[in-house]
Amino acid sequence: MTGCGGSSTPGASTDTGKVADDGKITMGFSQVGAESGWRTANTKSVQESAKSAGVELKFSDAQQKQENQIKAIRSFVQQKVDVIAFSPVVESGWDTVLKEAQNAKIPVILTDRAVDSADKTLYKTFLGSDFVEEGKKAGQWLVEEYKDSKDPVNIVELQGTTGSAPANDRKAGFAEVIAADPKFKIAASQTGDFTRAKGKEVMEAFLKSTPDIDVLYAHNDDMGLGAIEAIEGAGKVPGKDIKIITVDAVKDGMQALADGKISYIVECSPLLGPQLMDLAKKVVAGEQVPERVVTEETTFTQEQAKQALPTRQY
Ligand code: GZL
Repeated sequence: MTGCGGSSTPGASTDTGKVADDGKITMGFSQVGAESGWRTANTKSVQESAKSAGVELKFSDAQQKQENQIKAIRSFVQQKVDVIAFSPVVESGWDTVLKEAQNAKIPVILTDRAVDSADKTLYKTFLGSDFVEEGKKAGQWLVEEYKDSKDPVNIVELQGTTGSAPANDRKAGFAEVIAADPKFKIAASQTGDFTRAKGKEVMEAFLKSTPDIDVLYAHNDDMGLGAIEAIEGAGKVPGKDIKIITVDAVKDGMQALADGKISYIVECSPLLGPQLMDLAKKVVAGEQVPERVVTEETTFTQEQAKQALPTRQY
């Protein structure tokens, strides 16, 4: 029996030729790792949403290694799951394994991060934030913050994982906005791999090599929190001697913002689970889904962080 539009009726087939036996679908999910507070919240959202959606979840943690994600995707194909979802740790190098999933008629959903494959048929949809927009929001706050200043503004940047979509795009969006005024200079820019430990280590090096740092732009809260330890260790006051802009808005970052150690946070929501499960069911049932689903998110000043903290989910 081959369905063409398919339905979630038990026993129905879908256009991928899969039989959703009792309407329950099996998802293979390859997660980047457990590198940050954001990732922990994202994993929780995916796992809890699978449970409440009645989706059988096969979950794999790649420990931030692309080869582990490729292995996991191959294993999901061998297990003949109904759908594969993953957050690609880096943008490039996915075409071969995604072709294998396509040949096995297993639909793929990108969640959180994007791939740079030219062949858009390799995945059904990409659910996640607009990272360029996030970088622009960070830059716009800085331009506003220094609108009356004529002096040079020396910026150091802690980039996310090298080659990842959030690192590439948050860097590009930020640079595009601050290019409007030559007083803004990125004096040093290096990856902190989205972790606190690396963020602290690289900030310590910046403090030694770069005189007169005015601003730190960190691509996530965790690197910003690590940098705060380095800044305080150097006898400087974070949020005052060095203004700090970060991205994510996880609880620890929001607390540092409320305490005035971080100056501004651009939110990047990790709560993608419910939308992912909804998209997965539609894809398995052979229904049309949008090529791109952009997550809703905002920004936080110190005051707004104080308001939001008591009810913050993550
Ligand atoms: C963004 C996500 C990034 C977060 C980091 O969607 O991929 O990875 O900003 C996380 O905290 O490590």
